[in-house]
Amino acid sequence: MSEVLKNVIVGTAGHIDHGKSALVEALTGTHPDRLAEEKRRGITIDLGFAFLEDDGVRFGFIDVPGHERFVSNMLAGAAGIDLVLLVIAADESIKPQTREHFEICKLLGVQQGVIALTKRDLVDDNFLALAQLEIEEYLRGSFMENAPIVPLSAKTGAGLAELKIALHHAAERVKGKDATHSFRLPIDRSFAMKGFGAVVTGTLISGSIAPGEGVELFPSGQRLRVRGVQTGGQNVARAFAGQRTAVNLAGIEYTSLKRGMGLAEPGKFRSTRRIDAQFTLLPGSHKLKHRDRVHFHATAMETIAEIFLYGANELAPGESALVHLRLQDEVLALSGDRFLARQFSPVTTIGGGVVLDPLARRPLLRDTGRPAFLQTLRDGAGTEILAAMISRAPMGLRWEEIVARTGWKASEIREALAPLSASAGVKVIGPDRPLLLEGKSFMELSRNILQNVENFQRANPLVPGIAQEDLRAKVGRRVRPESFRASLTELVADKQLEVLGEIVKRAGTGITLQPDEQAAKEKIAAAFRTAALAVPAAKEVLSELQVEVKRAEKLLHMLLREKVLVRVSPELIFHQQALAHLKGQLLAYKKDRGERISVPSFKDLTGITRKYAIPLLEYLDRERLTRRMGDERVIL
Ligand SMILES: Nc1nc2c(ncn2[C@@H]2O[C@H](COP(=O)(O)OP(=O)(O)O)[C@@H](O)[C@H]2O)c(=O)[nH]1
Ligand SMILES: [Mg+2]
Repeated sequence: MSEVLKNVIVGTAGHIDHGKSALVEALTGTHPDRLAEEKRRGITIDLGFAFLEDDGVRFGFIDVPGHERFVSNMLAGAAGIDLVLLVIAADESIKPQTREHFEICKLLGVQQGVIALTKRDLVDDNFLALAQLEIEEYLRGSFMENAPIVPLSAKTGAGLAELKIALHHAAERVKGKDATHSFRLPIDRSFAMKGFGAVVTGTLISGSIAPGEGVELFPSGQRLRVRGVQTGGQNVARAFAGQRTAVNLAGIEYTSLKRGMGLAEPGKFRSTRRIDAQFTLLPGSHKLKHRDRVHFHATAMETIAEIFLYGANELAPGESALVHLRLQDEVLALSGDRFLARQFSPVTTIGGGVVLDPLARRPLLRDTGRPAFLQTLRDGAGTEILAAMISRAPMGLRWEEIVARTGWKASEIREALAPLSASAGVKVIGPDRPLLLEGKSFMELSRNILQNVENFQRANPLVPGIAQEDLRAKVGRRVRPESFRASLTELVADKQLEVLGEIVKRAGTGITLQPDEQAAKEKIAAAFRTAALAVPAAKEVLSELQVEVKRAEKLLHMLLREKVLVRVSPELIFHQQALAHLKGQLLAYKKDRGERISVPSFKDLTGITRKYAIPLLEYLDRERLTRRMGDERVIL
């Protein structure tokens, strides 16, 4: 069972002709050069792959080209490696691409390594010892300071057994990739397989994938289905993080799949063109100026980036800074991803760094809090990072956005959130994938709502309260509907507000009518009640009252709001009792004479004129008590 083997991706690194490909062949039996041109010229141009299963470990070798012209190919494979096999020929020792590849490994954050001192058969003991000294000195202070240096010869086989032992020791210390995380596969090759269609390969950097599952292609966002999965040349039921993986995709031509694209769990992540990052300029390079452009490499992809320096005009060699990268193409990047920068001419690696915020906004001068925020992203623990993200999201931080920006698992988000929600520093709105709002913003919102209700009631003493819709508009657009609802619910639970249908009012408040107002209100209601369906015009009713017209109108509205009266058309108002009576009549009609009723029959039934009958029928249609069919109505 391949799942019980530890999967370790080993990347070769080193100068051209130092014996990387020969060594991979000597270890695995597979010569990694696959292209005809590579075979003809005897040099590695593109990435090569080979496997070795040995003593509980499955080593996936990525053999990289050493030639300086093919460093970008080297980088496409370098992203997923757990362990570097730094290949140095004993007769030449350290050369330019030994250095460049090693710098790249450092920038990519590779943690483990072994040095293969090849071509042992070409040098004497003294020469070998000198090379060894030089290498030790070169590696001092780096992550490979204590890495084993194994002299060997791919030609005679001497030292290969020792190298395997050293690889095993290093493999034990490899942390391994997280198979429980979201699926993500940067694509480093694509091709068509006869009878199967499009196939992509890559190092499965997190999660797992199985035939039948859906995936999202980045940066396009296309949804695709996985037809088959292979690791190490075998069909498997599921491939896991840390394995070299080939995925057969349905629904796409292989020609539209390219190195640098990626597959990921659908719907989780977003492509980006703007990234905030920590960037380190290598000691040997020229100083970097604000808005310099570089080749940008991350996972298997490559594009061009413009580098904005936060608060500085230039960066000195060997220094590190917070930067904003504006990318020429959309990419899938997650926080924590490593990237490399190469200058334009000559094309050499000048630095690299770590993505802090993959969904960064355009740098703005007034956004003075950004550097501090990025420092928190860089140095902070989960809870601090989440708190900082929430405080920079005045309208609330959506769960989906946390996932897209951090790549955290749901359990990680909950863990980071727990202390914040417990201390009321953060308001958690909604059950499943809640919206997170700063506690103080939520309190402000509640105050704002209360104030608006109060203001309204003060200005409109004869109105029982403000309509929810109007309140929503007063509170403003910068409040999300779910925040508004949550605050309202909480204010009701706290007995500060009452909600009556669509009306919101301060708890305990009611309209106290003056005796003359009360009498007038009753008179209005009575006028409509006694009129039944032969209702008077509202104007007439109001003009006969003791109170002046303005107050009388408010009383009428009050009755409408209380649903004692119902406005059927702009001119027609009925008492609700009359309408209830009419509904009863219609049901009786349906029972006796069938569900169809014509306008004349309706007039007969109700004894009203056509002038009233038509708006009333239209009202009944709207209320879904009747439905119009030609000239008739169907009673529902
Ligand atoms: N004598 C000797 N030659 C070697 C050894 N390893 C590789 N070579 C030769 O060195 C040349 C370059 O090897 P290759 O594996 O292509 O180097 P790469 O460019 O680092 O991949 C080839 O001709 C190999 O046969 C070794 O250990 N001893
Ligand atoms: Mg090679």
